[in-house]
Amino acid sequence: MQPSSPPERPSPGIVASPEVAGALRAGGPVVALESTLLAHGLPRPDNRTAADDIEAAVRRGGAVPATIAVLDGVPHVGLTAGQVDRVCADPDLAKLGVRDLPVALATGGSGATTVSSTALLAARAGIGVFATGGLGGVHRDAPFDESADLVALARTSLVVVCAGVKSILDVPATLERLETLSVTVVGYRTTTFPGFYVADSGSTVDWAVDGPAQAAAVFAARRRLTPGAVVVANPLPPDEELDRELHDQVIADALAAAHAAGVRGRAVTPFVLDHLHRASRGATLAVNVRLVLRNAELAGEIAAALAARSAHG
Ligand code: PSU
Ligand code: MN
Repeated sequence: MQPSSPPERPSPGIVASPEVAGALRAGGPVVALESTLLAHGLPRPDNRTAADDIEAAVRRGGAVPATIAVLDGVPHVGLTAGQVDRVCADPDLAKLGVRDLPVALATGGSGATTVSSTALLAARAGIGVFATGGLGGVHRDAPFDESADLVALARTSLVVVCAGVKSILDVPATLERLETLSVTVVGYRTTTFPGFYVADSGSTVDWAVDGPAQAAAVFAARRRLTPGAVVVANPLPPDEELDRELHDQVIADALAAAHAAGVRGRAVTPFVLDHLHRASRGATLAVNVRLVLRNAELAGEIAAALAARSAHG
């Protein structure tokens, strides 16, 4: 008799923490969190405090947090405190998109995962909801740079809660690409598409959901139809946003500095975010952390709604 052929894509050796594994086995609510925003998006040592606060926000929402990173060639879903220390402290930690994962896994490498690779590993682990700050997207003007986040979300089935896309990007062009890629985009209680640090990007979306249960219902419907993500865009309340004038000015400065320094590829986003945090004397940092906390809590609520749906068949 022929031995049965191995599955096309065997498990990539994901290690889930005991708490995350237990929650997934029980069909309980779990929210994936990325590590690039910790390692490359927020400065040390504030990133370490933020890591704990983000996990606490997921728990407030009613779910188990699962921060994801690759450590010594192993994709971890749910990190120990020591592993979070490492992600937040190591200045040489790589930034891993989907295309980088095979190399890190095969060579025993370590790195923080972006939206694209976090979404992939989360979905492979059986997690349905993911919280981040802002998605990557189409960068402004040439040379052309477009985040792998967009294509990854077209292929990966999960809910992504974010404050839109980072406002350092070309927001209308990014929304066009999300449309081309058939990624479902809904606003959370609004059709105003958020602009990350600011509540209104100037663009709108066609649909809004009225709460966590409806977001879960949209995802359940998408999952029955076709693979791919449901992006839930959750704006900051206007009284918590970054001052508009400061926003436009520091972003223009940061993009000019990146251009002048010849920064390219995956270094662009971390360079620009770092420049913003310095130029605004921490104002962008405070807003960035605040919006991630709000997204994490909402993601917890959506994960709880999703788990309740599955429990009721
Ligand atoms: N959200 C934040 N800060 C970040 C990011 C998201 O609040 O630093 C990260 C995410 O990991 C996202 C990445 O995938 O920025 C996009 O990088 P790039 O533009 O190089 O694809
Ligand atoms: Mn890029």
